[in-house]
Amino acid sequence: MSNDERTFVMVKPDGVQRGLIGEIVSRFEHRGLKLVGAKALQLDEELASQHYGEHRDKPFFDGLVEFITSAPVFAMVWEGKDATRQVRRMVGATDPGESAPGTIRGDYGLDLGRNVIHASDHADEGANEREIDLFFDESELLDYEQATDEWQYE
Ligand code: IDP
Ligand code: MG
Repeated sequence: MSNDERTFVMVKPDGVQRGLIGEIVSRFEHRGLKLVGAKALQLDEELASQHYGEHRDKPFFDGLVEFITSAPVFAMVWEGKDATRQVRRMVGATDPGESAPGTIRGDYGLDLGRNVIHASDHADEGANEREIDLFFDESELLDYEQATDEWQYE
């Protein structure tokens, strides 16, 4: 398993408004993941519809697009061993009411429509790379060594 798998993560408008960017970034940093890209932006309807394209036919789609475009988000790319799956484990179940305490949604959310964070689905093959490509230009992503790398990986 490579130590440089990349995954896409986004603090949603509720997380940004509630001042949770720092808390969320800290969790991934402390886990040992490496931040290789980050930016604040506000999604337009086109980007939001593309990002949530798999849910186009669901009854909650319009509300989801309206919400995700309503205020700024904070998009990131994190790198590390098994990153996509490990980040999803840290994020917790889709419904914060069912997310285990200790997960991001389980610690910071209560309502399915306000679940604080998006992360690429490890069960959806290639979702991480598709989402990174959708949100970031190659030139916005970093490739660097960290002095702690040898203390993070055997
Ligand atoms: P995920 O974010 O855990 O991957 P998905 O099933 O991909 O969950 O759904 C995408 C987003 O759509 C969820 O994070 C949530 O914001 C919203 N969502 C999912 N299911 C519902 C629902 O039944 N009602 C309202 N919103 C939903
Ligand atoms: Mg999903």
